[in-house]
Amino acid sequence: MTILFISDLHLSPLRPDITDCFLDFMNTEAIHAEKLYVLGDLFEFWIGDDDNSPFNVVIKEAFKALTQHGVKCYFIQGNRDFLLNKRFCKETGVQLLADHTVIDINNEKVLIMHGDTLCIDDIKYQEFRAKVHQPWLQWVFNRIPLFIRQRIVKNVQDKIKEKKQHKKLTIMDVTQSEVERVMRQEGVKRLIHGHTHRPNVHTFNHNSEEMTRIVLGDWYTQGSILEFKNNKYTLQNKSFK
Ligand code: LP5
Ligand code: MN
Repeated sequence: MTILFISDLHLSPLRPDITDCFLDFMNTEAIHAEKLYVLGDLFEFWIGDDDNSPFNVVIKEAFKALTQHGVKCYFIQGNRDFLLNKRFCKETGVQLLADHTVIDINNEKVLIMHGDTLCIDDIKYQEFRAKVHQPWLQWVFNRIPLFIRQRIVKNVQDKIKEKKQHKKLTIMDVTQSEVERVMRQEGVKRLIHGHTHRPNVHTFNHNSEEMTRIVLGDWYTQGSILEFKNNKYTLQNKSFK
């Protein structure tokens, strides 16, 4: 049984090297897996399920081919593709999961998420997140013509980019007490997430129990995959061609 996890690809037409690596991953590794979990930020930004740009169609076709081949695909929204929704899933056969989802892997309960909700010291981001996750605002936003939505996103991104440069790196990492709180609340000893772009396997003790937090890597300079096979988790890299 092989289960694969990826996140933080930030796919965009501006990075054909990442796209090629991703499509190769779908055709060579993912096609032989039982399940593929995408833990958010698959796209640099997802403007809405009605954006049928040629680029988006290529990516959707890749997922459709995978699910039609029998590989189960799951998606958790990231902070860059929180507008990816039911229509994308209907078109591709991908199943949308809740922000925090507990899955069963080999009889172990494992919590999976994008990871942005763990960064609670990043107060400005959490306020921003709460705003853009309001259902009424998303409802209104989805009804604005596509080209205007693109302009709004560009404007907000430019505004935010500048602010992010002044943030401390520690603020943009997870808060350990929040990790422990959420893992305790969900009754798990293993957590898998992305977002921070700091691939690693952290083990720590909490209430005399050993806990593990696996962090997925980004796809900025190479592909990054977590594989569960033969009862073992391995973080792997995939070079760009
Ligand atoms: O992804 P990464 O690592 O670069 O940065 C994230 C956080 N940034 C974001 C922003 C998105 O990448 C880009 C969002 C464009 C949004 C378009 C809005 C469309 C409206 C939709 C309405 C339904 O997620 C970054 C974190 C970092 O992770 C690490 O955790 O720090 O957060 C920020 O930089 C956010 C700033 O701190 C807060 C900025 C407030 C700006 C307010 C603009 C008003 C927007 C109002 C929207 C209606
Ligand atoms: Mn992210």
